[in-house]
Amino acid sequence: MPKSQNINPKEVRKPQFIEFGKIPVNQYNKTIEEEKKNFSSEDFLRIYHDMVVIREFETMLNLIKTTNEYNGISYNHPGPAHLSIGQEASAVGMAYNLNIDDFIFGSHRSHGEILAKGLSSINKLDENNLYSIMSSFFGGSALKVVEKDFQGNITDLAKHFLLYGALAEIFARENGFNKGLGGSMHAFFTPFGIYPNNAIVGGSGDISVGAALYKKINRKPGIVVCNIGDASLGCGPVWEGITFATMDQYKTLWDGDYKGGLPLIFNFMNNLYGMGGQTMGETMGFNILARVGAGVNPEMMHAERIDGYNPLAVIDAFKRKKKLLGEKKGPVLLDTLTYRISGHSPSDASSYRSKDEIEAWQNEDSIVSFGNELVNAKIARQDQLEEIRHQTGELITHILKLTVDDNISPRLDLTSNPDLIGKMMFSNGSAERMEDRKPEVLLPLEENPRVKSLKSKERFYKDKEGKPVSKAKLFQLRDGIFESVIDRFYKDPTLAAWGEENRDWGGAFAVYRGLTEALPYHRLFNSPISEGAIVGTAIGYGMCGGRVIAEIMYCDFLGRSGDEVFNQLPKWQAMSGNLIKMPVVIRVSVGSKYGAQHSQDWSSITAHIPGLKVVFPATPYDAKGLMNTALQGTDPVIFFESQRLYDIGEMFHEAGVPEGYYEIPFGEPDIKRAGDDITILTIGATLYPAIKAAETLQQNYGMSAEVIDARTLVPFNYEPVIQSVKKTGRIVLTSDASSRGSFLKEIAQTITELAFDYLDAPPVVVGSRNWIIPAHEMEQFFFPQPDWIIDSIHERIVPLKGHKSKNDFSAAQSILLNKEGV
Ligand SMILES: Cc1ncc(C[n+]2csc(CCOP(=O)(O)OP(=O)(O)O)c2C)c(N)n1
Ligand SMILES: [Mg+2]
Repeated sequence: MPKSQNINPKEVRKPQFIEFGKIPVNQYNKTIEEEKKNFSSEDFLRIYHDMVVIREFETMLNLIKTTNEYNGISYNHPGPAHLSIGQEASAVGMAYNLNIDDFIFGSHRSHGEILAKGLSSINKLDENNLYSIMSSFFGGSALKVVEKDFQGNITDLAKHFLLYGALAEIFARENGFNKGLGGSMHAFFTPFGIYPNNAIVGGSGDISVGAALYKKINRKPGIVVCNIGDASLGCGPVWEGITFATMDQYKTLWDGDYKGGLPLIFNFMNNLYGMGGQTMGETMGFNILARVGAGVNPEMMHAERIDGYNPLAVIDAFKRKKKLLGEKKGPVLLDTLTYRISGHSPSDASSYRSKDEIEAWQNEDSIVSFGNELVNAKIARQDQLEEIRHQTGELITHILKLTVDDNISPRLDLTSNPDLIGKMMFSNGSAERMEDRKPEVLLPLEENPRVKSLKSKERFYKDKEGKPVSKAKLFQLRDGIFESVIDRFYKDPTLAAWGEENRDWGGAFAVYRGLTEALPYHRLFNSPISEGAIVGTAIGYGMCGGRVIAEIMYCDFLGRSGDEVFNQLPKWQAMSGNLIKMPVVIRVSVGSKYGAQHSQDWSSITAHIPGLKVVFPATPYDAKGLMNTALQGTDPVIFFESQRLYDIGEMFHEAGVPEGYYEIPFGEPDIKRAGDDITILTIGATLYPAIKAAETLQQNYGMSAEVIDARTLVPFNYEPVIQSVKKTGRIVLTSDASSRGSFLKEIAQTITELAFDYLDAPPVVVGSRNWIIPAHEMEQFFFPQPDWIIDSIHERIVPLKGHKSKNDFSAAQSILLNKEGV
């Protein structure tokens, strides 16, 4: 809601009609004779060659999957192989004019695109560059394999390297492009501008938008192509990605030469089917996919349907669209019409389509047709084409032999190093900035109004006389996060932040108040209400090399970004074989007062997912120090903030919250109150009820409680907790997450295993009820209260003399509630 743009009722209430322009459908009509001025004979043959390479590669995989044999080589590949036989012209046409700086993203069916982009890159790179890429990639291990006994030039060698790296990846070999950890549906090779393919249909739909943002925000050359299937248009991330990519603000509000559209092409490889569902006529209503662009923005996304059975039509379209992107008129939507002759997977019986249909498309086979055209136009002879096919078959056979040989191409050695993959889950880097240049800011840090006002705040909750500081004068938890964030904006030029109401409003809970004054639009902006794309774009931005903070306004909305948080953000570092880093911090505010869909603590859910670091500070000192660590790191961090605590002052760190920079290492629980008789471990805001409970225990029952604040869920160092349990022999664990299946249960179980001999009673979990969260006025019946902690100690750990429980924490009640599922 920028004030610079007034919405005038007189204007917007005027009657008018929306006019849609024309969307070109298969309008390419050049003859090959006409194209002779754009392509040399060599170019034409290269196009043919690249299509043949893809066809043969996929045919080999099909035979391996269905007969366990290709050209006399036997192999069993149990994993996936979604083949693109029939779609070669679309892939080669797409890649033909792309440079190394142009990034492609893909889907589960992207072998062809990888090979096309790889071959196109090999053609564009000089031999020195090619050799240096190959020899530096994973220490040159794949190069060594293909180089042995090789005779020919570096360009040919690179072709071997490309095919070997891709196939070794598909067959999960260590020499694969991603050490065999990506596999068929996730393979990629960034040195050639090939970015991740994605097994989740539509997964690239928002990630690629983040890559385009990375290019735009950091002035990087090149465009981004998001290659996804036609059926993915039914997926949320794709629509959210399109919405995010077409926001008006790029053209209206971003400053100076940042003004203008994203350098991005959504390229729908439209083979007219999902797995078996027909998008045209059955599962979608667009009839012609390109129509979808019409409603999105006044430019209609420059949408076009192009004939993906003709490589020249695709090359022509990409050339024209690339020019548009160069003029900052993006993004573009392309409906690249194609057909997969192969089944969805080799086990597909094609029960959903007729033989006639398949035959009709086979009769128009793009490789045969294009070859015939080359012959008719006297660009090539049939025997030359035959020779290309023959040589390709030999090459693929050679590469297959190298790949399936366990001595030449072993898998990661998990026998002698069973923790290898575990060690790859996090990059654990420490980087003040992701790039070395001056950060763009609008005013010196000292002149920032909020920075100035924070100077006069009290950084501890009591003043020198021991009196509580008034709210107006108190340095609050939100201020701690702000100080950390603004500091990083002045250090790391790549840092950008987005989410709902991040600009102008200052973030829904005023954490970002003061940032709008400090930062140009391209570093801090409001996003659409697209939680999936808020996280998805952050992933794309991070994997390209930028640092980013994305915000989810309420934890409950995390559900909307489920795929991004569960499947994408945590996985790409390891699935890339550690080539990719993911310096992405997702700020998630945990609500209260707003009932069942605005108050849930889902920290446990995120902690369950391997590959995410999960942090939940409860004090301003911890919030600032932990955010500093998150922003110095290179791993994805889910940073939880409780809305109940935003106003709170520092009550534990007696020196107050330091003005300068400091880091608090992840994974170190902090003793907030020392004690000898019982340990209370807390996550997030339950620190405060636990402290109250500890005071009551002391006063009424002479029990001295040690309160430990977990601060981080993943990673987590158990040692200080075990140390405490060794002393106290008892532990209660409490957090606002619903208790069933919560992270507290995980900690309780691990403590039981690690410290059984020291425990006088089982660890007891006091979580929230397994209910909907009621209205604020009834919240005390849902969230753990101090008396819950005391009652549970009394009933489950040690009887407290003279204590009368208000709540039923008996074993019988626990059995009953579990029986009822509540
Ligand atoms: C989110 C998700 N839902 C379902 C699937 C299972 N699935 C894999 S491919 C596919 C069809 C995808 O069709 P389209 O996007 O047109 O790509 P194509 O397979 O035609 O290349 C389906 C349903 C999946 N991988 N991910
Ligand atoms: Mg499809």
